[in-house]
Amino acid sequence: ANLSHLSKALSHGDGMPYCPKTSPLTGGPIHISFPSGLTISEVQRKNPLVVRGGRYRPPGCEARHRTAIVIPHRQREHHLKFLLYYLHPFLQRQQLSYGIYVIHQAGNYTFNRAKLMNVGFREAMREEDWDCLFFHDVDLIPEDDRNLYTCDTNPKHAAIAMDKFGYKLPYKMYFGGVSALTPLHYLKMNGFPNNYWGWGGEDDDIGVRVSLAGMYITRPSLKVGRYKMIKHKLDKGNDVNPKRFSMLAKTRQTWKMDGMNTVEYEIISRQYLPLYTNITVNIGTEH
Ligand code: UDH
Repeated sequence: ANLSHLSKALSHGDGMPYCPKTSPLTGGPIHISFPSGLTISEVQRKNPLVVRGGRYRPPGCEARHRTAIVIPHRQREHHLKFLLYYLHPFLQRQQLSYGIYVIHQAGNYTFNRAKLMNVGFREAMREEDWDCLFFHDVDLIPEDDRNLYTCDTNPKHAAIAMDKFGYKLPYKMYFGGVSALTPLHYLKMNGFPNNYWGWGGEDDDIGVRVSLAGMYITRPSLKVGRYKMIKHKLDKGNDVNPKRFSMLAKTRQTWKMDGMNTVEYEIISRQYLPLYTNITVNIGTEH
């Protein structure tokens, strides 16, 4: 009787035991290089357990965490290939149940990173009851697999030590690159702003929203929150947003009126590709 009690506590649903609290598969620092000639089919071949739409569950145990990765994207296929090459095995070593969503902005109008994240949140949650969402730039490769892609009790900023900033935080309130929020955190802060078109400011707005919504930013240690950025120039269609400072000064007045409660868009296509779900979306233009 005692034994059956125990096995019930350890197992879930289809009878598999939960994965251990600490994965035995993580190995610490990862050497990152960008092999020329790497193809997406090579990445596919290296990840045989990833199924349609870029979904994965650990084979021998029931995952303790279900994480969706949301990647804002346009014209960075080259970066995406490298990110997938490193991220799939990284997440598998953490024994997570996960899915990867690439949110592709349609058309040539000015890029809007934060609005694409709002689209990603809604579209990912529509498909599955994820308990954590990682909002992830396409050009940042995590360098240590002890940087857990799970959520904390407060919003977490994961990309705290990037090579381009000398492996430290550039400033105290920085919240850019890679961040992790539960659906509850996300809704509590009314998601991300929809009206930052072009480069800059939106990540600071998001950081301010966290505290305006009564939460605070948690961080991994500098030792594990390390990322390599794939070098690139500012993209076409993503010019520096000259309004970013005046907008940021008003976040306190605007956060409740602009965000998840007002996001409007039109899905153009949803493709369940072998390594990720691609959602192409028309997010409109600045009015
Ligand atoms: N992104 C795209 N396509 C674009 C623009 C942005 O996919 O055309 C996405 C991508 O996920 C990227 C993220 O939005 O990682 C952030 O955009 P960014 O990489 O332009 O911003 P970041 O601040 O880099 O990381 C600015 C680099 C400017 C280079 C200046 C050279 N010193």
